[in-house]
Amino acid sequence: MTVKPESIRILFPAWTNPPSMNLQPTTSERLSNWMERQHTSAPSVSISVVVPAFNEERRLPPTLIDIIDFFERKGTPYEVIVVDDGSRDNTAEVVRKFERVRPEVRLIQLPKNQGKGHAVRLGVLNSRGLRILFVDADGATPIAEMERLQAALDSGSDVAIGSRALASTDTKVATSLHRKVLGRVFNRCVNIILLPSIADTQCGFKMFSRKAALFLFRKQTSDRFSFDVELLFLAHKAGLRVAEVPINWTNVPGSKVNLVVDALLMFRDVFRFRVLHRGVSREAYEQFEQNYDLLEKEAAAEARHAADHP
Ligand SMILES: Nc1nc2c(ncn2[C@@H]2O[C@H](COP(=O)(O)OP(=O)(O)O)[C@@H](O)[C@H]2O)c(=O)[nH]1
Ligand SMILES: [Mg+2]
Repeated sequence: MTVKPESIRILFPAWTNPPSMNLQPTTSERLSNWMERQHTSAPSVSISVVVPAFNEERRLPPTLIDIIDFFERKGTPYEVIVVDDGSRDNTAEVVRKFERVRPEVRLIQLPKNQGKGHAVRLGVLNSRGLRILFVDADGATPIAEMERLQAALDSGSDVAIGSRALASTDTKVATSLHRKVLGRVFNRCVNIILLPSIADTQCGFKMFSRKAALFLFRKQTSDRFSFDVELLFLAHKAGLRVAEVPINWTNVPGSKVNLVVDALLMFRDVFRFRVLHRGVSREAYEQFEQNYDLLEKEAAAEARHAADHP
């Protein structure tokens, strides 16, 4: 959990004028500037990995180990933000163990379950990376696959999404037939209703430039599984460059998505997005770009508040 601003303020007066120390008159100013800097939103790591987790005490630890080992080996400055979405198991305790040994790991804990979309948004808006990747807690996609998404951003895309539907000779998708068929049917429907050009909207492995993330996630309204479709629809309307990239993916047992109930809920949302986001356009995005620095500060403050008062 991030340090609460209130707790800093309580300590602050005691530090400014301790009677036993002969402090320079500038100390108070320096300290307040320093505190302020700790709370700026300026990107301070190359990549933030956001992991939504709902009752993931079993599937999460191997995924976290893989992520940490991967970035430590590469020597890339990174952070991992796990958003515990009101788990009833020991997910939070497990993450705290990682936090104790690795300062790069941060836990945001929600007292009650609010959905994957909500958890991912909260993590993304609290992140400090130049690029932001979200991944599923079960590690269905090996973290090394982020290189493929990274390459797409390097060549100018704003958003790069993992895809299990695009054919490629050097990637493999291992899943059951019924999941594959239902996934395809859902996507075909989304193609017809909302987004013509994306073969797999639902893969839990997506990367964003910081700017694109701030634009998209602040407009996201869906807290549950339709949030991927919403983000991609927003990106399409804003004229962002979205790359769909084939990735390796293995179905990990223990999915919590109900393929019937959740799919129906998603359809209801998919119909709403067109009306909901009719005001989003390229011009809206350009305007956002002009005010980006200011908005980033504002968004970071809002996000901290949301994480501290869930
Ligand atoms: N099912 C579910 N998953 C959530 C929720 N909040 C966060 N998540 C996370 O979203 C990801 C979904 O992965 P999973 O259940 O394996 O779904 P699937 O692989 O798409 O079938 C996991 O990281 C979950 O822990 C929630 O409210 N429900
Ligand atoms: Mg899964």
